[in-house]
Amino acid sequence: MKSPLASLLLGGTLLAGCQSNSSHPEQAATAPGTSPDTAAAHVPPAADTVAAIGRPQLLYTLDEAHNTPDGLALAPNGSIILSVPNLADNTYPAVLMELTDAGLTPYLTNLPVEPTTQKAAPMDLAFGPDGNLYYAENQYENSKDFKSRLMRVRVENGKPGKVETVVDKFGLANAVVWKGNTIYVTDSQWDMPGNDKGSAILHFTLAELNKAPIHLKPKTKDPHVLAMFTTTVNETNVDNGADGLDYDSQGRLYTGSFGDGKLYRVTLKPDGSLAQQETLTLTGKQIPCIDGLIIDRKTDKAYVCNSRQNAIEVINLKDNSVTTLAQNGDTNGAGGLLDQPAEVLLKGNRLYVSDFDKPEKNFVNTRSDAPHTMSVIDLK
Ligand SMILES: [Ca+2]
Ligand SMILES: [Ca+2]
Ligand SMILES: [Ca+2]
Repeated sequence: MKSPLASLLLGGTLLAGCQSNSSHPEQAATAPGTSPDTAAAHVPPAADTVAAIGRPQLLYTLDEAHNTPDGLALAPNGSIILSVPNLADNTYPAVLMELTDAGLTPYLTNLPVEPTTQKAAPMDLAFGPDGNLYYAENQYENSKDFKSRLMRVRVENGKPGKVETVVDKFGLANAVVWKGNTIYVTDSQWDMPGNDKGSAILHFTLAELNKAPIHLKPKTKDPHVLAMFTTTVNETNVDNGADGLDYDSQGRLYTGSFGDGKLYRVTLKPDGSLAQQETLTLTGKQIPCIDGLIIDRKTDKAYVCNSRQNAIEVINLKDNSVTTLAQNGDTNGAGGLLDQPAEVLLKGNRLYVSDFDKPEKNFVNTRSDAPHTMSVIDLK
């Protein structure tokens, strides 16, 4: 971020809405790094908007046409791709954006809609070993009938091209991570006969994805199912399960449950099949809801979005202890305060956070409201 203010202005039409929004005149000046004391200078005055823990800062403000930022992926060229499923108001089409030193610009705006729902809904995304970009799609809010997909964006000479379906018939495809030539995908609604609180991690090899599209068999232990989980539904009434997904320095996978906050560790055999799945016992703090997460494999610390409590938690996977990196109360997100964080990306010493801002029952966040924001936290 050499010149964040210039970046904001270069954001052009995306940012026109916020710049003309007189009710939030401070936004244009709250980009990170505008002065050495940005954080201190731009903490909003109202007591209920002061961060209780940590110093999240405003990275970007998005307009109404980009109302629900979500997935984050690091591109081979160092830029960051952001998915915007617009689930809070999907009268606006879902798009992918690119964050570069030049600002936040459209990356792909013609995402193919699912034929029956007539919506696209990109969530988490990741570049594969083939250089193409893969994104999970969440059609669950449009249809409970297993309409979600795994999509591939063909990337040629660094530019996105054709988008194709590689796997369909997920319930709620959510997070993706590539490890070697295998992509792992969480399905937060992989229900089974007799278990409507089910979720799963599924896995696919690049070689499989390069054949004909794969059609999953809903409500079965499809051969692509690696591990299954059951959500314990609490006062939020949310039964979504496995959500954020990443792996540690030993190649063990971790996923967290959105509905009940359980953190699961999945260990693989050398042939990639399931060796063991465990529910970890965390100390220091119990996390009631886990959305996106990322693991720093240099330290084996997991950075976890606690969506329900407007917090980013750090779990030391060496001893399963939890500390809170940032947390604040109900907010509209102005100034970069956490507004229901959904996804995190670590790049260097910066933690990028997308503020999903689409509350469920009994969440700290009570309203989906402008400004629509992305936050950033500088890790020392
Ligand atoms: Ca269910
Ligand atoms: Ca907001
Ligand atoms: Ca809000």
